[in-house]
Amino acid sequence: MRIIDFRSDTITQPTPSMRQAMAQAEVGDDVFGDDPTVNRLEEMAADRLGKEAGLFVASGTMANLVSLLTHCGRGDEVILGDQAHIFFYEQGGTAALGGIHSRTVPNQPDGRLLPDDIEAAIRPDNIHFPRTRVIALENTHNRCNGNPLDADYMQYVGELAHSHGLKVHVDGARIFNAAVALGKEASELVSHADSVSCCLSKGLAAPVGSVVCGSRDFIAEARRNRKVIGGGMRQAGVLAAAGIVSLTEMVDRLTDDHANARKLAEGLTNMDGLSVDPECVKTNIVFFEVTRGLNAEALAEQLDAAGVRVLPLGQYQLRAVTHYHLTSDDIQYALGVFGKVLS
Ligand code: TLP
Repeated sequence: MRIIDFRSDTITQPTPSMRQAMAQAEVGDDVFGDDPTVNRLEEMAADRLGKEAGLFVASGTMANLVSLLTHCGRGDEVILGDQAHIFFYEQGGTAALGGIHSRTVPNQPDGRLLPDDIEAAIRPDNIHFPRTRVIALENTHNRCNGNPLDADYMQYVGELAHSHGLKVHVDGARIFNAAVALGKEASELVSHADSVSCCLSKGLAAPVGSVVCGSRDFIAEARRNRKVIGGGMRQAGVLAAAGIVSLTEMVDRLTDDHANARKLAEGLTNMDGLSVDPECVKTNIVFFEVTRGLNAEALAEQLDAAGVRVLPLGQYQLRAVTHYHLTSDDIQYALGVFGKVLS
């Protein structure tokens, strides 16, 4: 049966040139700083994001954890959105492992945090309060339709944070999707961030890995924090080699994923029993809702049985993500399957 898998861009498999690069990678012990391929990836990512240094880590979750452990001590506070991946999907790891207190403010539908809300959440110096240390933004914002946050907004929050002596961390799991969608360099979007994580293993199709970027001092400290949570890898160049291909060959093609997501959303608007707003689809993530009959789980099961995989994310809400393995023809075919299942 033909399978169209929209569950996530994390399901992407390494490309042929990644497999070749992995097989031929020159490696060394990265905990000693000896892996030339990891070093090259870290430099390349830092360069793309306009930062002094980079750190290769196992996952997006580890990238965010290491970053916040580096910005905050125990009892310190991070201000972040109530829909943030860090808050929603990372097991409260910053609290569990770092003793970091989360102060949420509402994410707007487009993923922004309102500057007034941020400002109101910043703690004054008072013996009763935790100390606010960092503001975390997410770009693109996964749970907010994969929306990209523009450079002006990112800069505004950066300046706001710095004027209060705070740092900014950007969960840039899909920062290259944001850059491509906005027609900007990723470095422009994070020019005011003190740390940024980017994932190689989502739309960029590497099998494993994320990179945290920031100042040289920040990364030196982050390297210690990566080690203490067991993230010091050894001949990791076999993985970094694929990440280098991600950054050199896989960024520009994200426009195809965005066009496919838009096509999917437009097709779904014509389906009786679903609600979707294609105008909200700016990158590779499409949220839609079931409006009658089934709940999200039941629809996902029926679609799965017909070869189309999507993620149910609430009682009536589902998510479809486009990626490297899906063509425009796959979208057309999947829309046919949606039509059959819904009828
Ligand atoms: N997101 C995954 C799931 O966890 C929901 C997905 O399929 O979208 N930040 C953001 C914004 C993310 O979307 C994700 C993964 C992460 C961090 C964590 O990355 P990993 O899975 O590599 O730990």
